[in-house]
Amino acid sequence: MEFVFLNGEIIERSKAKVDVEDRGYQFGDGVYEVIRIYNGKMFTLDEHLRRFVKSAESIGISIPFTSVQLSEMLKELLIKNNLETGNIYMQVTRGIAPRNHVFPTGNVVPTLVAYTIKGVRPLESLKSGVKAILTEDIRWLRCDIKSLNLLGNLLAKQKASEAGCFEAIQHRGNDVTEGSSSNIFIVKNGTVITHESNNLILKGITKDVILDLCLANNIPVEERTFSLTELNDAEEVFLSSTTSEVMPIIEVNGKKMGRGVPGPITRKLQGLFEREIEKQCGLLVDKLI
Ligand code: PSZ
Repeated sequence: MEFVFLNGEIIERSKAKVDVEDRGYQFGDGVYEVIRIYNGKMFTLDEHLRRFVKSAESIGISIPFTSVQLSEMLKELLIKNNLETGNIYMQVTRGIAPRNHVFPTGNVVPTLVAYTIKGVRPLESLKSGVKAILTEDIRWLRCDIKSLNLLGNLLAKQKASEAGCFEAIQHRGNDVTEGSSSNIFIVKNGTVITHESNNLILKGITKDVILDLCLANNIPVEERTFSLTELNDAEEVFLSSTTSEVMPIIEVNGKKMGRGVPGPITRKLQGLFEREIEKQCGLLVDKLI
């Protein structure tokens, strides 16, 4: 039996129902998080909870649980579902109210849902790297909020998929922003470069882990906007996300990046990232490096 977390209770998935006038369903009026599970343990849990609360606050949703309560409930959910490797998906919406663009007044309770998804590490892609396409970033100007509204991201990802690629690298004019569901990094003269965390991108938790690893291991980093030309000329390119970790990008729009194989700094960061996972979640059985 599979369990889900709904509004403070852990119940059977088949019994979990949300009203047709939930504002998440109608407007995408809510925010979410995806948390990676290794060895039954949550990786960078505190960072995800902090971002969840921050995203919710930025659209005026007050989560009706403390982070400690959320963390306890997620742990219980993992145990009940016997999840070893996979993800937790969690979302909160503004709640159920008669359809109206204006926020409901009165005591409308936010709808909070969490469930688990089994899933192994994408070892083959992590070893060989993936391909990407370029696409204009047509999203709104608050990409720092992990909003349920993902249409811009979905259209970009679908375009990548139809081109036989794993990811779409988005750009606003000449400036590279981020992937459809990832942050983008380039390596230039041995320096790791990635877009600064402002309103144009999501402040990825994986991105921040990678930046900390660079600092701790004397790998030079620059958090700044970089151009399509710099991407095109990069020695190495990689993306980062909760599920993709440090993923080499070996081809963009059909052109090989660097030597067309995962580069040495990307590989080094993959190793450091695995060590960080093991620090937080215990030894990995399916190691890359
Ligand atoms: O399962 C998946 O494919 C996932 S889990 C998380 C993501 C994809 N993507 C998160 C994300 C994103 O959606 C955008 C637009 N930018 C950056 C990221 C990376 O954020 P973190 O590292 O926090 O997952």
